Amino acid sequence: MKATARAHTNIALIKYWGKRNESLILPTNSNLSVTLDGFSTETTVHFQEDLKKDIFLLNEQNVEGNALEKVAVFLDKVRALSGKELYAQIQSVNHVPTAAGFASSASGLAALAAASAKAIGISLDDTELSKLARQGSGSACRSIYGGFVEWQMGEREDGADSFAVQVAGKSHWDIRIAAVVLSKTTKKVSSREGMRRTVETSPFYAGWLEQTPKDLQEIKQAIAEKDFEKMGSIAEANCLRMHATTLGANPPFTYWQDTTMRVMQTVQNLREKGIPVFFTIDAGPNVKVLYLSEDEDKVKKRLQSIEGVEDIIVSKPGSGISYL
Ligand code: 2P0
Repeated sequence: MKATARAHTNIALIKYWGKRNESLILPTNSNLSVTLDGFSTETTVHFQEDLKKDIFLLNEQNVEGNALEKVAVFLDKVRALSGKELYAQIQSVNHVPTAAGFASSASGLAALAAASAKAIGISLDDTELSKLARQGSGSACRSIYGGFVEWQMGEREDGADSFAVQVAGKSHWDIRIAAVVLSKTTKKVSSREGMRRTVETSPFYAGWLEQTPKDLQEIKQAIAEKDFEKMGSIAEANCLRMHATTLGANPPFTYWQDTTMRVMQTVQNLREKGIPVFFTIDAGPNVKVLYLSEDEDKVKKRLQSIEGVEDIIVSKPGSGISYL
């Protein structure tokens, strides 16, 4: 009744931005990410007869409140699937510096899904595991796989056709993804609230829905052909379009800060000098920068010199779920 799994986090190149079903976590558009080798979560789930409730330890600290509630609600789904009414002790270690602005929910919920299913004795293939992880956090369904991963939105009301598939393995393309860590960050609007408000109120959201399927088709072709300029420019444009929708929301909001814009401008300046480098930004102020390994020194040096940048953490495409 005990199992340990490791999952890596991922960064979306075509964003998941909006739900068509809040409780099953079904997206309004298909999307695509790269799994990152630099950031992971290891989770051990131990179901025990004598527990009266779930216990959650994150980085060896006991967790209560909303974070415990999210884990317990997720384990209720696993208990329902297995037919076993057992509570668990969950121990998670996050190798995701929260300051890097990576949603640890992707690696966290993917590792929790894999470890809890195995511990309670239900055998799921990767597709079923992806659907289960999705119900914990949307982006977690992509972290089941390594390399380049598409979350196919599906059409069904029950979510049976909404899961991730691998588009290309991690060894397909040796690109680099640098997380640019800002020294001061504030995030007032969670991604859950941000996407909900945007779907409900932003007149720009219709444009997002119209363009994103085209971006997805084209970026899949760019990945297959290893066309870095094409991949990067589509990812950057898709990111800017997602962030544009937030400015049209009511009340309007943005995740960007002054340093966010300095990093974006630096990336664009490097590109004007002939270095193929692109950025993407999630629901927070930190920027992720895409480049090729031969440009590492130049790109890192330039990013490190920006006022307000604290650290640069470099990843390569990483692997999917593993059991320890
Ligand atoms: C993504 N984000 O594709 C997008 C881009 C943020 C911006 O997935 O509500 O933690 O748990 O399904 O997966 C962050 O949202 O949200 C996210 P829920 P999640 O990576």
